[in-house]
Amino acid sequence: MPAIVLIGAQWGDEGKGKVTDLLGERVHYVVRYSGGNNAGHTVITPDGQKYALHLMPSGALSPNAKIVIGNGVVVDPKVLLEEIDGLAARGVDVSRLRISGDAHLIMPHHRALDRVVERYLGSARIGTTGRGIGPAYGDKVARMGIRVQDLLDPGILRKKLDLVLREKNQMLFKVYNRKAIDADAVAEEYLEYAARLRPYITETRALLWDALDRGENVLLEGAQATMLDMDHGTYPFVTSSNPTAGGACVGAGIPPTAIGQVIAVSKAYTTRVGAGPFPTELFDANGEHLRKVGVEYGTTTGRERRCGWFDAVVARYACRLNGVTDLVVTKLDVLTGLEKVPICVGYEISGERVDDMPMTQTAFHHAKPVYEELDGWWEDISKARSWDELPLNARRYIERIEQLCGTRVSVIGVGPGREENVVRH
Ligand code: 2SA
Ligand code: GDP
Ligand code: MG
Repeated sequence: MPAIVLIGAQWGDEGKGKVTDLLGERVHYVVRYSGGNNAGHTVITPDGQKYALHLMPSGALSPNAKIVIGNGVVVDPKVLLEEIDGLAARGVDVSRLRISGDAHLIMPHHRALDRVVERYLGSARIGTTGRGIGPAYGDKVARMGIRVQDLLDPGILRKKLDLVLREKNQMLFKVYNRKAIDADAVAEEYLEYAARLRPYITETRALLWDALDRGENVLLEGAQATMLDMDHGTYPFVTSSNPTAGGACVGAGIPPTAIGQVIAVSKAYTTRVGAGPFPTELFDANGEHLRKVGVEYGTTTGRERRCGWFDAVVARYACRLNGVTDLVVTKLDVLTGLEKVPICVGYEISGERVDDMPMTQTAFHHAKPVYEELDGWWEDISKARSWDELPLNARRYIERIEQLCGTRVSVIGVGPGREENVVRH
């Protein structure tokens, strides 16, 4: 069995955590390959326990899956240790975790800069999670990053810290009028983290290659989503990594030829948290319905998520870009009770009908959705477990999504619990 990539098809929070958890029983490794603790993945186990995971892969709740934080992730060691402790206190075996020595560290100056840069941008701000993600990836690309492996060598850690803080403190103080960060205090703090993280740090690439050679299943779990991808999303209103399927190879260190399946998760409607264009966004009672019934609040920051109808232009783009083999549509239950359920099938841009993502951001900003209205359903679908148990109009809705995306919908979410799905065979 080759590797499986699981990605978000929209702007995040599609329910990737739940789907990873669902697959966790059948895989040997679950690997995070991008992002950091900006992610918030919710998992509700069959005994009703709710977990919000940020850095730990969502496979953590499947007792037999080994869990890996790959080289493409940015790790805030304080947050990771809190998460490890929190899960251990709830009886989760965290000894299954392995962290790549090549993953980059989020440092205090990254968090400080994330906040001040957002303030500096004013109305042009991105609406980041404030976790230091952009500045940490920025230093990685600028070759000024500090890596997890540097925690194992106090001399190198100190040298790199001094070098980088010389520049960042100038910036914090002179450009943003903020206090300089004390290298001594940071070094001391990070060496304490180092002592605790040491047993988990290893060469994760080889672990995964060996697992694949043995025919084991490796699940590469995406964070954020296609439209937040730095290269393929709504730049600059994106995160600073590549959550798309292509990013999985780079962020986990496995070859493209190892990937045999790409699962995309999409909500039955759309949400976005943070700034940036969102053609199908609703500002009316329907938007309120989606937010209230769907409980659309950020899993990491608690921010209200913006809500809108399903956008088939975005979904089709995500399917082609990621080479999606299976689509999982979550939260179909949230649409229950609406008289009409519109699907955006194209855009009108400057008076012209467009069926695909436009080339420029400006055009996307001005895209007006063209809707097709489908009839809604009133029946409670949360107990449905097979296709035939779904009302006719709910089936028609899913079938229309399949047609518009050219991809089969193999699982439909009808509730937040692990078992609340319609699985199609
Ligand atoms: P950042 O912090 O630099 O990655 O922010 C850049 C943009 O990426 C968005 N982003 C997210 N969008 C949806 N969900 C995310 N995780 C949390 C959740 C978000 C939360 O699960 O709900 O709690 O607010 C996530 N992480 C980053 C972000 O909103 C910016 O638009
Ligand atoms: P992720 O970032 O993609 O893992 O998604 P989040 O965990 O941030 O947000 C998804 C939310 O939807 C969580 O609160 C899940 O418990 C919930 N959820 C997932 N699937 C379903 C579903 O099919 N129905 C309902 N009602 N909630 C769902
Ligand atoms: Mg989330």
